[in-house]
Amino acid sequence: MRSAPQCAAAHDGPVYDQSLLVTDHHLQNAVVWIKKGLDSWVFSPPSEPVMIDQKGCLYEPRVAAAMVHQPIVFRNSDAEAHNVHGRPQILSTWNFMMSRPGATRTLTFDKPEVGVPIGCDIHPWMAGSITVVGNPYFGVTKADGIVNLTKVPPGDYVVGVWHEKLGVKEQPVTLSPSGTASLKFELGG
Ligand SMILES: [Cu+2]
Repeated sequence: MRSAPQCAAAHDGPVYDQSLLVTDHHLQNAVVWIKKGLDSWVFSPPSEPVMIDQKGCLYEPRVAAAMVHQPIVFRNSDAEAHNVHGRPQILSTWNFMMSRPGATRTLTFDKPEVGVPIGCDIHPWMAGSITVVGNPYFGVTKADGIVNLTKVPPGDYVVGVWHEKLGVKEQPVTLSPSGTASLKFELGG
């Protein structure tokens, strides 16, 4: 970040790599979602957008998830220009500039895809991801490593987890009517 003094000036101290954040064995920024078992259901996307800010030349949040057709709003809070370059495998690639502070741009996606990398070609340390899910049952872990999926209809499911450094895992789960189920995932070593 030294190469861009205006970016560094937005931070009080050194800026550390945030690609792997673990606190007491709890993994942050892991995406959890229902991967299989909901094919016969149709869900409306939330009208509330998912916000991805560019602040201090970092993505906030670094790891985001949205439902298919849910608006994803990219915002540039910096005086620096950024471009938002998405590199999906399934969805269409995008790349646009955001030059003015306060500028926003909204994207929506019509198909799911897990862990689409996003980056800025001007500031190569800027890395993030967006996961697009076909149902409303997903979340991203905070420091406690937990995601709660609520109001899931009873049924047999496969739950997936994705992390940018530690890859993917999945587990089956059966949810009884009015029941709860908990799953524990272990990623890495
Ligand atoms: Cu940038």
